[in-house]
Amino acid sequence: MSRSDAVLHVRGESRFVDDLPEPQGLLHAAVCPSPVAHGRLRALHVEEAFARPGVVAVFTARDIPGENQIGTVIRDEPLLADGTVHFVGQPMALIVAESAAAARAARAAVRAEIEELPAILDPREACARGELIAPARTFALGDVDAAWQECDVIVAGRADSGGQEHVYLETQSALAIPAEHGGLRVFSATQAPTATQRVTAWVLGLPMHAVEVDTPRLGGAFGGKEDQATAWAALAALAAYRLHRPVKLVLRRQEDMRFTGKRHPYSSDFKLGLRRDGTFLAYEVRFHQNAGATADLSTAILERTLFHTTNAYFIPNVRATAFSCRTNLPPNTAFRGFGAPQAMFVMECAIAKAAEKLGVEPRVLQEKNLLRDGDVFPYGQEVRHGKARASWAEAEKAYDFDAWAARVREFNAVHAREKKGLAFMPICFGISFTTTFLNQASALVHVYTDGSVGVSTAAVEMGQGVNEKLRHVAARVFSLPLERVHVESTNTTRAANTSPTAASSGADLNGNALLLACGQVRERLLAVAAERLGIASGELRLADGAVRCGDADAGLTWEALVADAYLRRVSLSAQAHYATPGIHFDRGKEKGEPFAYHVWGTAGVEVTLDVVRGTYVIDAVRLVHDAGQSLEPRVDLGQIEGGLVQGLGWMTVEEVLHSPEGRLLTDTLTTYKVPDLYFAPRVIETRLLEDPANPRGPFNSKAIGEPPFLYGVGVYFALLEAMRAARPGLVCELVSPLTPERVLMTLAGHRAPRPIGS
Ligand code: LUZ
Ligand code: MOS
Repeated sequence: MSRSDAVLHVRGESRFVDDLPEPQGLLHAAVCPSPVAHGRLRALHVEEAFARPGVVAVFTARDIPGENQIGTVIRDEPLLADGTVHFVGQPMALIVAESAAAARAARAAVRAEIEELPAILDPREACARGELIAPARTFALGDVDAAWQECDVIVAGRADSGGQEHVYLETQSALAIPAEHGGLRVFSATQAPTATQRVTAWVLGLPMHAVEVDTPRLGGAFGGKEDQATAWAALAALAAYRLHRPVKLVLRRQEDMRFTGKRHPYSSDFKLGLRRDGTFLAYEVRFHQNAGATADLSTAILERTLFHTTNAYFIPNVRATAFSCRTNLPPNTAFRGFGAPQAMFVMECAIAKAAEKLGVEPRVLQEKNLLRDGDVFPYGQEVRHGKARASWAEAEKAYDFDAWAARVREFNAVHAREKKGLAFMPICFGISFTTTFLNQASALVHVYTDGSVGVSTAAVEMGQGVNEKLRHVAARVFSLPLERVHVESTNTTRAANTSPTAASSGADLNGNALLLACGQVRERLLAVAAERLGIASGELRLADGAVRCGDADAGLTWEALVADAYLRRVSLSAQAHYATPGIHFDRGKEKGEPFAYHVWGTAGVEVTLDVVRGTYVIDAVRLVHDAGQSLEPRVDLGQIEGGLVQGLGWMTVEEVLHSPEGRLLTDTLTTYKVPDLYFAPRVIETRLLEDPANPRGPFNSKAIGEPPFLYGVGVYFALLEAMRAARPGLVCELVSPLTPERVLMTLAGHRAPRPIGS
């Protein structure tokens, strides 16, 4: 692997928050969670817990010096329960002790008097009762009501997709250390150091300058630390502030799974109308998002669902309505794809149903309706430099869809106990935070007098390789070997007022800011070189660690130039800010140009189903992906394969289950099945679409983090095909994940129960 962290990871030398050297006097905290999904918190008796061995303090809502509030989009989320509890696992009290074991042991001594109230787990039920996080939103294009008359074929149905646990390897962690002047230094495993700083300042009633947040790196996040790392940092900070001692709070796996939100389950109704020739004419959809107990990022996620309603297809008449439904589950949150996979699943369900009715393969309808340049999305943005058709054509050429489908048919003709299925999955993902103001970043670069380079940006390294891409950017501007560039931790004193590293935009936004900062230093250095060499600076450039004039070596090395600039008292540091140009969105009209660009691609997914057992293997995924001019193809390949497998898992084996009382049943890695090496496709073939330039990405690169997740949705439809090959005419409920159990029950003609809370 080319990532600089890989060697440290393999040797176990990488320092995550829990690996930092422990400061003297360190205390440990544990959270005391609500045992019920909904209730009035009459009283919380903590005296007995306080008396337990090793316990130093127990904090409740009353001990918060500032605001008991951590909601950033909508201020509806208390840090510690006050008056009511809304979900099983909601923090009610914080126990601080000399050891983590002592803090956890004392939890049993906390006594909560709770008057239980009825809990709602189902989003449709919440919707029917008017329990919405925010008013419903509707995106519309054309005239759907009039278009139904022109349709030759109309299909309608319901599609449900389940939650997903993030399973970042590093659980939620924070270490807070009291600093001078009553401030704090907080090490937090967060995708959003600024949000963590801001919320901690609210909670403690401090100015933001009194709270420094430092994020060395994360052991994975996937969206689970975009908003939900904040609470643990604020809790550790609360204890450190009150006790004047360092405090660490690290969730154990089971706590993490119980206390934190997941991908939003969606329950949706769709109606798709087509002409006999397969042209899509009208699409109507209603999304019920299971938001959980508080807003968190649900409204932004709902918005991205609406943006991705029609996936990579053109439909002239669309009406999409979306409800964010409040239920008594932990607040669901950002997860790779951020609402888009949920939308695409429904679209593909509609296509599968229409294909069945028309008696054609779904791929015929998919290909026919792919977006072309000049088409408009329901939100008003026009398709430019679209790659839906190019990626489909490239995949068709590379992988010969007809021959592939023929091989599957031939297999099925001679096998009774096993059946294969094949499905194709075109994808389209909009790049930019849909909340326009978040599309900004900053970078700080120092060239040291020995010519080595230190870089700070707002980007958080979470295993996705953003630091490696940033090194490439700085190394390319200065024309230095990668080893000369070091990327520092992400720290609010070096990069202020930053957006989370999210929305696949970390490398774009921070890379562009870094490009600007490094460019400033380069121009200053070239001016020094020009003066020293007596040549116009416009004729000079940096190449391979030296100054060149045209193709000739100017006889001045990078190191000599840097040393000279210092002696001439020229600044070797620069700070720059980048804001994506041109994007805007009007939430009154629900129209605008919210995305800098889109990422496209096409995948084929082949599965083999064991008809007797309901088990399956994923034989192959072959895809063509639009990566722009990749900054680091090996990093992008890692993201494509990782995202793909995560998407495959969401559709198949990863099932989040709750008891009727709202308690998470799948709260360990023995009951929650995560994709492993045996699950992964036997073959993953990836091609990058050749040479699509992208001026919005640094050096024409494109965002990579989330889009490949969407290829995974294809496996659901490959499995449907295999099931229908086994039982022609089989009617399947459109419920994911399509676990082996669900497959087996469906094949046997049973109705598999819908998971509670989906
Ligand atoms: N976070 C966010 C995201 O705040 N806004 C977004 O549009 C987004 N998209 C993807 C992932 N995280
Ligand atoms: Mo995200 S789902 O934190 O990009």
